[in-house]
Amino acid sequence: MKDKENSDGSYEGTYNKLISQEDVSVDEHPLYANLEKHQVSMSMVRPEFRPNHYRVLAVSLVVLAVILLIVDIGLGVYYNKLTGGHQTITDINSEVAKLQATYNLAIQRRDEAKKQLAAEVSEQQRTKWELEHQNRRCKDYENKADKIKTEIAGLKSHIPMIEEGCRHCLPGWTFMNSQCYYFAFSEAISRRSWLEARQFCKKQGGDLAVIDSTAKHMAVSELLNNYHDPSRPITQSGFWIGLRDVEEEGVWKWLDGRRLAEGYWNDGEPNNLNTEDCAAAYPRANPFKAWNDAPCSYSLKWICEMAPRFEN
Ligand code: 2F8
Ligand code: CA
Repeated sequence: MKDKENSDGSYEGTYNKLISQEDVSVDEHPLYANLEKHQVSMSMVRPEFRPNHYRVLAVSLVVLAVILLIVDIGLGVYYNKLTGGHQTITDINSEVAKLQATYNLAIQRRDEAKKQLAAEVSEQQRTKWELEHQNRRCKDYENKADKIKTEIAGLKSHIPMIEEGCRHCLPGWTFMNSQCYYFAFSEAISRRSWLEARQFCKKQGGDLAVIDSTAKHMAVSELLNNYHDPSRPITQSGFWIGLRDVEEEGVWKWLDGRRLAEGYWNDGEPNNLNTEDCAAAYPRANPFKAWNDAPCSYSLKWICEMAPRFEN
């Protein structure tokens, strides 16, 4: 049989021969009986098929085993990690559940706190309103107290005038600036026209007041301001005095015929609005702006004047 080189470089014929040589004695094998004995030497076999190549193979197997062992260990570690990871996930889940419970509790407490806060805010608002209400009441009382104090002071200052009035004037009349005056303050006495008011004064022995000096005007104004009722409309708060411009428009004369020297008109007055020929005095903070001309038929209170009686 002729040696044939395989594609991998081995020699089929030679290898068979080698096996034959090693395993079977030529002398014993019948097939080889007539065959020419071949002398096979190791020099004829290719180097990679020499016996030490088996050692390489063995080493490779050992390396492979080591690799497998490493892979096995790796897989074990990986498995442990996986199971450890599962534990971690369980722990995390338990932590999450705890945190969720804590969060729920916090939300619940927050909602309760919100409700309580809303209730307290509402209560605070109510208290604030009540405080404002009480402050208003307090201010009202203070204003009333101030007004009463002023009235008391005014009345006290009138005591001497009233006492003097008792001595020198008719009952209900006031003694001021050496004259007796009557102020129709009483609500029982209704308002009247200028002419009716004059008739009232005349019946008493006097006439409507002639306020022909600043001293007289100040005394009258003070009294009007002291008895002023602010709830009454200003147009109904006037008091007729003995001054008119009936004879000639714009020429103001006192009852005794003397022309007005100094008037205490309000701004824009006298304006003769719808024919206004009679003068009235009004309670005013500024007494120098206390007069207005009004229609003589208009109903107002009035001030009478009379000379005092002096006993000998
Ligand atoms: O504004 C001033 C004006 O006010 C009233 O008329 C609306 C007075 N009338 C009476 O008091 C009746 C006017 O005399 C006064 O000028
Ligand atoms: Ca007027």
